[in-house]
Amino acid sequence: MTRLIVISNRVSIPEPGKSEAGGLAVAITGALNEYGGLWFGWDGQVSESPASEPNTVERGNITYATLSLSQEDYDDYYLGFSNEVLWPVFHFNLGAMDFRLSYAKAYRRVNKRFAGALSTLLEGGELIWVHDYHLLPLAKELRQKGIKDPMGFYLHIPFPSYDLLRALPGYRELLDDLLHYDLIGFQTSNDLHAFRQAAIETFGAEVTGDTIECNGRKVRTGVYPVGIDVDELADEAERSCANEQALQLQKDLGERDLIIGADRLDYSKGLIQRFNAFEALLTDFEHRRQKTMFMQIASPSRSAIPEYDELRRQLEEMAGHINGTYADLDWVPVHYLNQTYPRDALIGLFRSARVGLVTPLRDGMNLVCKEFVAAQDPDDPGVLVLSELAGAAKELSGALLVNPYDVHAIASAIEQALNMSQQERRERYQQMIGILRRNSLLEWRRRFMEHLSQQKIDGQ
Ligand code: GDG
Repeated sequence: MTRLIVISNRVSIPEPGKSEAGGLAVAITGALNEYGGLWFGWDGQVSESPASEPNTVERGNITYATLSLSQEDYDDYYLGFSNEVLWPVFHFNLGAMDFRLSYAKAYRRVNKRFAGALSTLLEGGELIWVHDYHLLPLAKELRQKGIKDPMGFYLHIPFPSYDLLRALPGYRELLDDLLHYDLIGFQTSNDLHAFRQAAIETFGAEVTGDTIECNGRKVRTGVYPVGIDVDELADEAERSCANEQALQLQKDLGERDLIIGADRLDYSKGLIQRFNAFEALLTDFEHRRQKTMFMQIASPSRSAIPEYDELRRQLEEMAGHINGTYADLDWVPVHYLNQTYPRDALIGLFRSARVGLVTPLRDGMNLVCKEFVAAQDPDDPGVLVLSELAGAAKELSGALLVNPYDVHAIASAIEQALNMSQQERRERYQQMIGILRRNSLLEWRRRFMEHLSQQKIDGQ
């Protein structure tokens, strides 16, 4: 069988006996196990003099090949261009973009270095699958090294509209970079349309069905919504009911309703507005005081970037303000936890909550809302309040959809969720769980791999 080569910015080599960190790592490992192959990327380390040869580790039929970054490349490629330029622009947040020429140069330099190191490991006749915005130019760099294998790219985050994209210096080159892949996958049809529009407006690309013809190349495009492993989540949630932590939480909650949020601490997740919405609940619906508790888990992320550190500070202040204003001797309304929780504990919290509050200002997909739904008790499920600007809103019409900037509308949706009949909650749950099963994580990778393999056949 053809070897699969996966490239992602971060690669974490699994420790024997330990479970994988996240669902996506599991999905990628699953594909690699099936095909056998190589997972290549950054090892997450910053080193004074990074080795030019990748470090390789074998686990079963998968080889993990990793490189470390110099301090300059970490600052300018990873924090700089990837996370202070591409991330904000692709998430509708031009105000947070900090474009610098040194960042753009480092981005290309690191992609070139990755391509150089990877090309020494390729044998020819493989399928190459590149993940996410850190690596837009990788195909072009690999082609320049003479690599002819089919290359697919999957964008986990949204693709910006043409008008937004134009604010990004050098956007033409980045678009042209992308057009060196044979297959490009997006989370939603909106992202695909935005990409097509940008290719048409910028290069006069021609679109026929799934194919874009442009600058002498033919690229297949498609929509592949990332999913979750519903059964694994549901089993974990079922098990969590019996664990000590969950029982203690139930005891502490008593008759109170738990509203849960869990996100990477990132400005795209709409946490400021969410805290304001919870306060609006306490003022617009005073009978909710004493009776609800809002728990927000915000796992630390990119804390070296000033905006992220500022966000952490602001949220601490807001939690302090709400608790200072409304708390009573026996009631603390907001529990703000700025740490990463073990996965099983997180799923247990989802199961215990009456409302899942997932209100990103923009999100490629958002897996938290899918995990929340899968963790519910089918007979007595909680309700999902979901931002209509998350990719997942396209699939989860059983959620209460809200504008994440409209704090009073979010408060009303929470109130509606808390008043909802069991019958309606079950119907909404059934609608969503059916879709989650259809658009599963396995299906995501199966369809992408099927289309990537066809590129090979077509290209021969
Ligand atoms: C990007 C795109 C797209 C969160 N807190 C803890 C924890 N988590 C886990 C969640 C979930 C994952 O992290 C977050 O995934 P999301 O999809 O919600 O968001 P991003 O990290 O921004 O992911 C996004 C995704 O890629 C996949 O394509 O959906 O749109 O932005 O699995 O459960 N996990 C643990 N402790 C925590 O405290 N263990």
